[in-house]
Amino acid sequence: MRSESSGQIAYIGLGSNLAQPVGQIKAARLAIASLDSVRELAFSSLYRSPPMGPQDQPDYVNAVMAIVTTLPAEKLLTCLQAIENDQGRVRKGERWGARTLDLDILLYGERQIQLPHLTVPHVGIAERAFVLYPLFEIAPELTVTGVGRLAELVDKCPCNGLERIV
Ligand code: A4P
Ligand code: MG
Repeated sequence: MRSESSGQIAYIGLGSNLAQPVGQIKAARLAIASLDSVRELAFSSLYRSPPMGPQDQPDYVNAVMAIVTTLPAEKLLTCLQAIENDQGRVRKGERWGARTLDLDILLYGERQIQLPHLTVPHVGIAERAFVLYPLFEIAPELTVTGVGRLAELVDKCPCNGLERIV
C-alpha cells in the first residue's frame, strides 16, 4: 500500500439497502469527494448482495472508494458519520439492521487502530464478499494490514450471491 506525501490512502466501504440504494451510494460518493482534505482516487462498480445478518430486510448495494486524505482517521470517521446522518441514517440499535447509508473505514494507510469507537482494518473485512470483491476491483495488489494479501482473501471468499450491477 502507498502513502502519499500529501496524506494517507484510505479505503471506504459504502452500503445501503433503503430509500433508493443506488442513489444513496452515488450521493455519498459526491459528499465524500467534497470533504475538505479529501481527494477521490478510485471508485468501484456497484454490487448487489443479499443481507448479511437479519434476512427480513432488502438486498444491499455496496461499493468501495479509495481516497487520499490529510484528515486523521478519527476525524474522517466523524465526517463519514455526519454524511450518514445527512442521508437519513437512523440508528435503531438493531445489529446489522436496514439502513439508508453505512460508511465504514476499511483501511487507513497501513495503520492498525484499536480504539473504543474505531477499529482499522474494519472488523470482518476478510470474510465479506461485498467488501473484498469491490476492493479487489480497484486495488488488486493490496495487502490488508495484519491479515494478508487481498488476492488470497478474495480467492478464499465465496461470492455469496454478490453480483455487479453498474
Ligand atoms: N466503528 C468501529 N470501527 C469502524 C470503522 N472502521 N469504520 C464503530 C466505521 N465505523 C467503525 O457502526 C457502529 C460503530 O462502529 C460506530 O459507532 C463506529 O464508531 P454503525 O455504522 O453505527 O452500525 P453498524 O454498521 O450496524 O454496525 P457494524 O457492526 O459496523 O455493522 P457492519 O459491519 O457495518 O455491517 N449485508 C450486505 N449484503 N451488505 C452490507 O453492507 N452491512 C451490514 C452492517 C450488515 N449486513 C450487510 C451489510
Ligand atoms: Mg458501519
